[in-house]
Amino acid sequence: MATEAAKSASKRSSTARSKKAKPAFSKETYIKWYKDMLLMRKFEEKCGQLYIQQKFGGFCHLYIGQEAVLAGMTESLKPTDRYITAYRDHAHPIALGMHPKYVMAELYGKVTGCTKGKGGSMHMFDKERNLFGGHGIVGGQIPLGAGIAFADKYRNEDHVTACFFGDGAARQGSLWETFNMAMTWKLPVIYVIENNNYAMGTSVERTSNVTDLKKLGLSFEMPSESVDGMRPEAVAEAFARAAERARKGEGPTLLDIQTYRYKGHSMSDPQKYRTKEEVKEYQEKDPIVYVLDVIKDNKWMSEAEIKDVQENVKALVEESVQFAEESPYPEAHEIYEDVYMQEDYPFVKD
Ligand SMILES: Cc1ncc(C[n+]2csc(CCOP(=O)(O)OP(=O)(O)O)c2C)c(N)n1
Ligand SMILES: [Mg+2]
Repeated sequence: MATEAAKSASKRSSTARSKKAKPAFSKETYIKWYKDMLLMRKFEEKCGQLYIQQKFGGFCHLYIGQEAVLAGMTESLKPTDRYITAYRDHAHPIALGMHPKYVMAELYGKVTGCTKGKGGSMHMFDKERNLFGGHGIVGGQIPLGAGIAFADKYRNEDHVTACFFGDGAARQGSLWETFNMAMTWKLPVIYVIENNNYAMGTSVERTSNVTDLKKLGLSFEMPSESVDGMRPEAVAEAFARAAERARKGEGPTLLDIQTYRYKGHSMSDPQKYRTKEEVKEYQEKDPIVYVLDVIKDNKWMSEAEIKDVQENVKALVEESVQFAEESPYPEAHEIYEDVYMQEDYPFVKD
């Protein structure tokens, strides 16, 4: 079983970078990618440590390894666009520009968290940056993403919705109804499979006869492509094509972004479904190491400047932990706030 998955891992391997190749994006972009991805990575490593120390409980799904997906995406979409994702969601608000201390406080269940301590790890929201969650029901955000895009189309707004979900979620029945509707109405939505090859312990090969996930869009004639998710350039280019199509009124795109999570599904995963060699194979294509290599090869930053970035990231993560530690828990009355209630519902009793 693991051998099958390992075989497929080598099939999805990223293109090796020729040392001499001219970088496809600007110096500023590569430096931003390095800073952003390093922050996501270090923040998540700290989350893993804090979880083991029982500083917070509940679920904790780490994003380590998948950072190039968000780095590439932010290059090509706008802050006014809309975003919705699953439960592996700590890095999404950070990539969109939220200070990580609000994510950390949310993990701690503190009132200063981005969901006032009521959502926890799987339910990060950010109204200001149009992040519509954080969803724990596998695939639940697929129809919701169409709904957000429908609202924008209905109001003649020029926004695009990026709807992220996993390779496992791609097998949910609601995807079929949603894709049909989204294509019929040409909704401005980008469906993004963060394809890390596993749904908990189940590899893509074990979930269906169809293992090339871009094919899921084809029966709706939805433009669909596979993308190298270990390289932010490939992700940025794919998002730019999809966003242009959506803004022109041509409707949705499906991106099968082939990425990898280095850690287990959640914090209690013995990872018997894959080999150490397979994990190593992906780590050798690590997007953060790769981007730093491009920066060094082009002499865009000195050693001192690189160290500065690393120190800043470390300080931001420490500040986030301190903020979460020192923040109060919500008060008891908060449980009745931010809850939807229909006052005239016939069965509500005093
Ligand atoms: C409707 C539903 N079914 C099952 C689960 C249990 N579950 C949680 S995560 C998960 C795997 C999903 O994998 P994938 O969509 O590939 O996302 P990844 O964890 O790889 O990011 C499952 C089956 C759930 N949360 N919701
Ligand atoms: Mg997956």
